[in-house]
Amino acid sequence: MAALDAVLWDVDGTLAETERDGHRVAFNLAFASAGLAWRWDEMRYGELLEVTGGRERLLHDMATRADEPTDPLGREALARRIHATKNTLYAGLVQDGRIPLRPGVLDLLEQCRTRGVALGIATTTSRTNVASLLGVQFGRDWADRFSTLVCGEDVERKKPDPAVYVEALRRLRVEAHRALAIEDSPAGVAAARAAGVPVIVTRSTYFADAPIDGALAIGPGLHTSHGWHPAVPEASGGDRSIGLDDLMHWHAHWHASSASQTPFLQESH
Ligand code: XBP
Ligand code: MG
Repeated sequence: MAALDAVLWDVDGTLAETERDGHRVAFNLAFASAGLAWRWDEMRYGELLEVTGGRERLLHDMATRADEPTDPLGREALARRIHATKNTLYAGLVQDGRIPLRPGVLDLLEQCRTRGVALGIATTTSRTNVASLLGVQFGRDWADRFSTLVCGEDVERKKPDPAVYVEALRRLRVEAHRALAIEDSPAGVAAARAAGVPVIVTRSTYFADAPIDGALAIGPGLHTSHGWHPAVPEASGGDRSIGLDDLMHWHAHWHASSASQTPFLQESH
């Protein structure tokens, strides 16, 4: 049975609920500062999250608009400019303390650190956004907490492509089956699986009901042992948070099942 050597974290939706009150708001402020009347309400932004990568998301939406530049180079340049402004404004929102870590995240990061399980980041978001988010939480040495950090600009193709996971494993020198990913979205789960990395899901606001297949376990968040599938054994006192022992249990169980050719959990809720 393989040990668990590394936990690979997705960022947006998993470490923190960054999208609705962070990236979305910052995009709208960036549109306004560019003199554009474009606005993404919560529902529209949820639809757009099917496209990973903020600049790619914007280009996708621009293609539906009559008032966007018609030449591809002009469109690219505008998207690049708005996206850069968005990231600056996002940093401001994060600095204002608007985007805390999701409950249970800090404890699990600490458990991994004290018990010698390597920590990695595997995200499609820009490095600057990860630095903003985690700098506020951990101070200027935040990156020292992670053995590797693979972001959107480090790969040619974003999730659901497995590239960020493949690169994180390569840098960590860890085999895929000795790692475990934590994700919130179907694209993230697909990316981890395509890299051969077993994955658990903590549901986020925008993917609360999205059909997700192929995870070892799916639950509402790391802060609770309630509502997980498969069920988490609860302490005699009742509800508790998800810890490294739970991750090790799921990981070991997956190894045992893979040995007997049992497929990943098929679940669509
Ligand atoms: C989520 C994304 C990102 C963010 C915005 O990535 O798709 O595009 O929405 O960030 P993940 P950028 O869940 O893998 O962290 O504007 O920097 O792309
Ligand atoms: Mg995510």
